[in-house]
Amino acid sequence: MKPLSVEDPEIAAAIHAELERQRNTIILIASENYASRAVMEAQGCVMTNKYAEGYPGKRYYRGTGCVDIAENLARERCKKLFGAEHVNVQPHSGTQANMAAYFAVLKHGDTIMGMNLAHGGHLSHGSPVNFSGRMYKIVPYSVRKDTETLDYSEMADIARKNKPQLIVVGASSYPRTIDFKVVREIADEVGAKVMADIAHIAGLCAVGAHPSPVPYSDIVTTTTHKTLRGPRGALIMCKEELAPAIDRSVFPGTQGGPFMHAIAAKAVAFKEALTPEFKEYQFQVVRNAAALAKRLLENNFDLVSGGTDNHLMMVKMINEGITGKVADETLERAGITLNKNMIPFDPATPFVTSGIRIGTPCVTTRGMKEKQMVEIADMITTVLRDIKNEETVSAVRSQARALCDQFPLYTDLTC
Ligand code: DSN
Repeated sequence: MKPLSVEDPEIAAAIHAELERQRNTIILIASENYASRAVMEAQGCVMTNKYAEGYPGKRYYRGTGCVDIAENLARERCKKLFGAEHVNVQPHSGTQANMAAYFAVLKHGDTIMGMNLAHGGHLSHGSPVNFSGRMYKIVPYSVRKDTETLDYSEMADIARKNKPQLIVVGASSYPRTIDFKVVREIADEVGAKVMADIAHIAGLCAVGAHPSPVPYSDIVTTTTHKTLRGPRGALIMCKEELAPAIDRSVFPGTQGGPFMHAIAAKAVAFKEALTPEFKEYQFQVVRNAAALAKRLLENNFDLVSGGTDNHLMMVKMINEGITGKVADETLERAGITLNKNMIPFDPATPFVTSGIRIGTPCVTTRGMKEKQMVEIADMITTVLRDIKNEETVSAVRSQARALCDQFPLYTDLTC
């Protein structure tokens, strides 16, 4: 039982370097967060050793009493958090949760209506390079060209014309509030089921910082590591009548043994999410995004849809004369980590892009508030408006480091 640093110094060094990177840079990747020490302890625990195919009380292995406690707690806490009728906490990832959900309610070749990837949707909502686009007929919906917001009347027209079996609503780069009630009405008119993928906004939905899709959806999927601030993983919520189909679809349909250590960590995260502090955190995430967006607009950047209602914003680089790729590479050298992203009607390829995506979950977990968002917006502005000047990059890197030092992270961790 040697410590990692002795058993495998190369991996220990890589992990330590990653800890330092997370501590010393400003992370604005909208889909990332910092899990708590308790979540990471559970994620790294002995439950990783246990096979537990099946569900609590009905396993295919012996010795599952302790992991049953963890899975039952995860399910009950998650149900309470979202007001869901049924929860499956076993999906390993968001895409696997979506796959299990599709398999539960669709046949090969059925029609899914999902948001266009380039307009903010996700690969697993019907991209041709993903299993979803290969197994199902996909009818995409988009944002309006003038407002760059969801066009619910166009969605209704597409639904009437194509009669999808499933409407998928949810996004990975959409900065505005989604009206789940209207989507339900559209689905009811054409006899479709609704699946909301709230991977990005789950934390916001849990506390009322974004309207919840749970009352309006047959199925809700989410990852657990974004705004929800849990371990890497996912879950599926559904109405009681779909519970047997969803559970069968996860196991044995698309997964084998559940990751019981990850499920234990999900339970811890749901406990944290039920606290008043978590609620305040989510509202601060939204206030911080609003403050950052406001400052970028004051600095004459062009934002998709003109701003944000949630935890992220999309900044267009077209008027700046640079690509998303050059912007994110240069900002990383300046100690600010975010990602290039397609913007609606983007003329560039997905690897180059004409936009960047900025999110506030990580910086808010560090304790930063509106004042620091203004500083960060100004740092981004300084770099992007002087993109070829390495002295500017270096000066901002020092500024970013100083800001990180004011909001220390994981102070008790060594690895
Ligand atoms: N990769 C995630 C994101 O960054 O939004 C979505 O799966």
